[in-house]
Amino acid sequence: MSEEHRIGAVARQFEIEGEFIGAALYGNGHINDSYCVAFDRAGLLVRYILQRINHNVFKNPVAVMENIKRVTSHLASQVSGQLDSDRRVLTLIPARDGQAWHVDAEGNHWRAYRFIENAHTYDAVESTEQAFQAAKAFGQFQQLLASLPAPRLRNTIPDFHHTPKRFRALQQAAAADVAGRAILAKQEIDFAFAHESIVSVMLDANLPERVTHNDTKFNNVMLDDVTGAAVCVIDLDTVMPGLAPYDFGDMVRTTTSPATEDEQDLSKVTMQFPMFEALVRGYLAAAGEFLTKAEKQHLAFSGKLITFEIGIRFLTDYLCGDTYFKIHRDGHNLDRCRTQFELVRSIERQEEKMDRMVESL
Ligand code: ADP
Ligand code: GN1
Ligand code: MG
Repeated sequence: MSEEHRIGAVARQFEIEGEFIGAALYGNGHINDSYCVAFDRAGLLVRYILQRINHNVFKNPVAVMENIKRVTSHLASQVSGQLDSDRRVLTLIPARDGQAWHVDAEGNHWRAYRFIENAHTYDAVESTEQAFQAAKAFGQFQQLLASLPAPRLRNTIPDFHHTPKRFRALQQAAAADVAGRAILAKQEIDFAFAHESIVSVMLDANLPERVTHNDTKFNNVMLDDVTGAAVCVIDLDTVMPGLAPYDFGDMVRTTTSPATEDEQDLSKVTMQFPMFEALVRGYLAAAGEFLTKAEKQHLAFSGKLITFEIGIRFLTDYLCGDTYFKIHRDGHNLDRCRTQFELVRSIERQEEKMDRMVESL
């Protein structure tokens, strides 16, 4: 059986009517495998997103799916009756056995979502309006989930944004040097170690726990093809208890530089102030009501911290021999790390101005 037909067979395990037409790998995620699958339903082309959960990263895929079920139903109830409500929230297609997921013969967990049509994700930001839209969508996402009924969501990856632990993992990886690459990453290791003083700042600030997305990359929000407005926040595997500024920080990391995350020409990597300003305005338009003063005070800093954190995660993975993030070329994780650290430098040069901008609102 071809890979495409194998995917078709998985798709048929879900409540999907019609004839299977085809399947293709989709998107640029670093963790899961996503496929776009197409069905013919009485002459109508209907598409779905089918995803295989990476169980090396998500050790408890059932907990991930239980979180996603609760989160998507809550969001759906919150936007119900509003314009375009069926595109504003991811909709899980149940498996034929009634579960929200399917387990294949190899033990892989799969899920299927309705395809959100006439909208796209972007790997690099193109305008301040896009930045504003993305930040407002992630702010609304937090705001809508503030009323999620108990119990607390499961921690799908423990200590996901525990920057001090990420730092210790880097120290260990550099010391062990299992892939013999530390010599090739000396400058990056030195840069990382010189930043130790920032790693605990956010956790030491006693900020309130909230339901957060935790992976607010610009390419995790879909923008409408016609209006450019944010339609839907996607990639819900890491929605769990967390700190709001970490979500804002990942927007700064992924939505202020004109370059993609793995750009090799570092002269293209820069924190564009107007993009930051648009992010702050968009985020506060939705989250301004519930954020505390202390959370607001950490918004500019969060950009530096999360960019540093993801940078050291790429570096750690490079030193460990590329076992976590998908790579598409030799040295890919080191390139990604360099891009993050260049962005940290750019943020550092503008940090005071960024703080003043947030304070002025
Ligand atoms: P990953 O965790 O691997 O990043 P995502 O859930 O972000 O996976 O999905 C990968 C890509 O697939 C997204 O960037 C987006 O372009 C597309 N995608 C995901 N869900 C949908 C959906 N329901 N409708 C349309 N496109 C989607
Ligand atoms: C991964 O799945 P994806 O590509 O949206 C990672 C994030 C990183 C991001 C860096 C579960 O996100 O934490 O910030 O790559 N997801 C996980 O691009 O580790
Ligand atoms: Mg994604």
